Amino acid sequence: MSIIGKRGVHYLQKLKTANIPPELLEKGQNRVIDASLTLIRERAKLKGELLRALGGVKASSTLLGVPLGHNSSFLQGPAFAPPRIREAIWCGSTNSSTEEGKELNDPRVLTDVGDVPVQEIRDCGVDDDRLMNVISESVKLVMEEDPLRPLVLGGDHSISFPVVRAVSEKLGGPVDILHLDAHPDIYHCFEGNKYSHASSFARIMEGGYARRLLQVGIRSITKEGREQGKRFGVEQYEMRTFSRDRQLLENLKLGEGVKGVYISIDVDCLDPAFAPGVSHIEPGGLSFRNVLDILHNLQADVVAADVVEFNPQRDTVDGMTAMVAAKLVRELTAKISK
Ligand SMILES: [Mn+2]
Repeated sequence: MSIIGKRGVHYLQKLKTANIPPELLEKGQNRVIDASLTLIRERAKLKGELLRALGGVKASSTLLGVPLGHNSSFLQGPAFAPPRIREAIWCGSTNSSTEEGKELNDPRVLTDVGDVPVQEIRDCGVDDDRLMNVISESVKLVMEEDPLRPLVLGGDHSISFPVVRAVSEKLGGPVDILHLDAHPDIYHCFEGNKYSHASSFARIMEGGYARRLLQVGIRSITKEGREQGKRFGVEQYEMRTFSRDRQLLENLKLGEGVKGVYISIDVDCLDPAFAPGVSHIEPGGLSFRNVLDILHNLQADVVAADVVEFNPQRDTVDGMTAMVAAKLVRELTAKISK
C-alpha cells in the first residue's frame, strides 16, 4: 500500500535531481489538472442541463468520488473505496428505493460526475497544496450547476477539508456540520502533516467554514482532541454518554442563520460489528439504526455531504461494509434531494 503513498512524490524528487527545468514540469502538471477539471465540469454541466430541462427539481444529489488515501496515518485502503461504493449502491441484491421512498434510479434524485483523478494527478508530482485546491475546484464545478449538490465519496477523512472549504466559499458563508465519527479529527497537525485525516476539522474551524460543529459517535479522543474541541467551540457528543444524549441527537434542527448543513460520515462512527471494513477499528460505536434515526429525524437543508474512511482492503469477502457505506450514501441522497 505504501506504493500509492510514494507515487508521484518519488517521481518528483527524481525529476528534481535530474535538473529538469521546473517550468517544464509545471506546464505539464497544469495541462493534466486542466484535463481533469474539464471532464468533471462537462459531466456536471450535462447533468445540470438535463435536470433543468426536466424541471421541478430543487436539489439533486451528485456523486463525486475522491479516491485519496495517502493522508491516512495508518492504512491507505480508502483510496480504493469510490468504485466499490458505487458497485454496492447499484447491487442487484437490494432495490433502488430509499427507506423513506425516494427512487435512486430517477436522475432527478441521483446523478454522478465521476472521480477526481487523484492518483493520476499525484503521479505527475503535484503536491498536496495544489491537490487540495483541485478537490475544492471540482466541488465548486458541481455546485455551479443548479440544482446539483455534491455527495462526496472518500477517500480518507482529509478530503472533508477541501470539500467543506469549497461549499462554504461557494455559498458565501459558514455552514453547520454534523460529523459522525469515532474520532474528532481535530489535531492541530498529525505526524507533521497539516492535511492529515486526523486534522481536517482543525483546518475547517480555523478557516471559519463552519459555525456549529457537532461531533457524534466519539470514543477515541485524546487530551489534545478535547482541548482543540473547546478552543473551537465544538459540540462533542461522546459514546459513553450516548444513552443520555440520544433523544437530543434524534431531534436535531441545524442550519438556521447559516448557508446550510453539511454532513460528514466516517464509516468508523459505526460499531465494528456493523462495519468491519475501516482502517481504525474502535469498539463501542453507534448501530446502523442509531445513525439512520439521527439522519431521518434531522431537520436541515443539507447542501452537501461525504462518506469517508471505508477501507475495502479490510472488508469481509462478501463486501458487507461496502453495502453499509452504500446505504449511508443512499439515505444521504434522500436527505439532500428534493
Ligand atoms: Mn474516524
